[in-house]
Amino acid sequence: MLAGSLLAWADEAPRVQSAGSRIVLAWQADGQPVRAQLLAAPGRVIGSADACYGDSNSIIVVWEESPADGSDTDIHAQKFSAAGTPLWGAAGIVVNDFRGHQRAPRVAAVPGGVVIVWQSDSAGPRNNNIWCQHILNDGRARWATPAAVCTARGDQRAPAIAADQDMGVVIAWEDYRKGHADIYAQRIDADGAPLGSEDGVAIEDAPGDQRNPRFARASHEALMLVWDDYRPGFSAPVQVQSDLTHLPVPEPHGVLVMAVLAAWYARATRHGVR
Ligand SMILES: [Ca+2]
Repeated sequence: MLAGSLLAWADEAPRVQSAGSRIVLAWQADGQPVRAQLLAAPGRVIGSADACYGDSNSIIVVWEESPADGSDTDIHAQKFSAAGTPLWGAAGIVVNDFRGHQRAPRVAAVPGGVVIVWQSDSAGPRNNNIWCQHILNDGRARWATPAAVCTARGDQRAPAIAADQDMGVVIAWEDYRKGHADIYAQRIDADGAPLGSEDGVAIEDAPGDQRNPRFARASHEALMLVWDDYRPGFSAPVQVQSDLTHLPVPEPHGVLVMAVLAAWYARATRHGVR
């Protein structure tokens, strides 16, 4: 097992519970359970959080944090060793504290560190955009500034992220540029450059809302994107799944093409019932 490698997704994901003033973490290191706790500074509130495995059985946790009045929300991160010791200083690092609200952070391990993605309303209300940053194993930002994933008009929110097989990441999100919720995605290379068309490609923009994208691994090779689809004609949202393993693939001539959505299928399921 190559700890911290792209194989890390094969492990059960670290468990993250965030509740107001603290985050409780539980994960496996060398088959042993590890627990750690992260406390908000006095007067600070912790919101949504996510975690992934890092190198040497560490975990990297990311969270949104704000003052008690919620006037400004920023993205923070911390790394814990396999012994549960914080490694990026006592308070962790600030990933992004630009103006406005940075929210809904998600993290994926990549060679040398992690890529953290979030939504930001720094461009104005109802204009959340998607940004990401590569944080190295030692806690330093790899890119001089965060990389823009999507800055299209309207809201882009609720990003999901997964490592691709080429040192980069695939990011998907809810996109409201056409008024209702659609699913868009973009591939970002190891230098923070988008490999797809500007502001991403539409994965599904059918009538009605498509929401809550999240990644799953169908096999070692296939990277599946799943979302909840509220299109007209369905009595309940269905889960739709699409293979994004090769999204988008640079062709030899430099032309970017969408992956063939060969594995596209829909499976009717009652919302919230497994
Ligand atoms: Ca902020």
